[in-house]
Amino acid sequence: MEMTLRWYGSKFDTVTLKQIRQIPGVTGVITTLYDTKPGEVWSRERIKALKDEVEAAGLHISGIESVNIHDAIKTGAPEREQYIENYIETLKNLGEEDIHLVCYNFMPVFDWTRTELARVRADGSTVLAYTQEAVDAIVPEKMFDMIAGDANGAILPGWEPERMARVKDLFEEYKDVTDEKLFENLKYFLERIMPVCDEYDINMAIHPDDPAWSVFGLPRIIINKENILRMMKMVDNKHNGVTFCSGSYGTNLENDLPDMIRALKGRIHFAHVRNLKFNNTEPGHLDFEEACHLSSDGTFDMYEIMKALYDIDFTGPIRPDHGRMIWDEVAMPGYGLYDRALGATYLNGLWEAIDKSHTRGVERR
Ligand code: DNO
Repeated sequence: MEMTLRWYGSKFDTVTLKQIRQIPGVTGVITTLYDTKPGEVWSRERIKALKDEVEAAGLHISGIESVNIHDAIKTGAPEREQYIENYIETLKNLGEEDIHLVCYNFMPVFDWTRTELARVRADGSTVLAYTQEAVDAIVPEKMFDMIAGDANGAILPGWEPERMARVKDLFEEYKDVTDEKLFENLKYFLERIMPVCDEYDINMAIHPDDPAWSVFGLPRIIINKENILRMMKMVDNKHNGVTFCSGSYGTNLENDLPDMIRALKGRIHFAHVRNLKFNNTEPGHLDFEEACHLSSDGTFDMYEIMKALYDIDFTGPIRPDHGRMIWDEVAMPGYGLYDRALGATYLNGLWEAIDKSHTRGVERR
């Protein structure tokens, strides 16, 4: 595996490439052209400029998160043809620049959903959190206003104001899209892009729906082992793969994370590793917050997650995921420097311990 950090580009991120380079063991960034809109072609020049900037800082681009999918592709509207052509063009340009990993999602309307961006914990740190009661009590149009105030001035991925201004229309566009239809539209999209992925060896890594269930009655399909295996089978190509995000699949406690990792051997191209702390698991009252990465601070056994990745010979990038806001840092919620650096160091420590106990055990035998 390679340890990486997500970076939004110098125009949008409070964290610098120099700071990322100084985190022990982090050698790559997961980045994007954050000001491009879903459906737009990424030019070769802009990709190259981004790559040059990252490389000048002594790092490299380990993958793109995200090249977003236009809603017409998800709903299966006639305009999807043009947007798929554009997506293919972007993949080609990325391939020409030697970039071989693309994370994307197929979530309708909203990307990830949280109800608080700055819940204060006992130690004074703040974290992203979700309560079912808050979701049940609000209409989708108000969701954006509810969380935007806590965003430290940042534009959150998937929650761009111009997109949120159209929330009502977007809901309308999805009104006939069932889970089955969404699967069909995803299949159609993947079949169209696989030839260019084969040509340039680009691994597509779908991000799970977060949380892993339907919100506001919208269809959601990338939520559990059964569905993700169905998706792997329906377009059975190694370039059709997964971003294994423990914090997203983990929102549903029925998802056995190490077991899912083992079942997806060979198809996990990218991993987001983080912990969650569940405060209430009663249906209708579910409440969780994004704890620090340490097993002891949350609900997941992080050792078992890293061990499962180790056991499947995972060689792709891992990034620590949302961090807490600590030490008075002001940054995009979840994406400050300090707690993600602690997360990367902890995950690297787990990996080293797993690796050494494995290889030394083998040597002793
Ligand atoms: C949240 C992220 C997601 C992810 C997209 C991938 O912080 O994990 O926004 O980047 O769903 O397209």
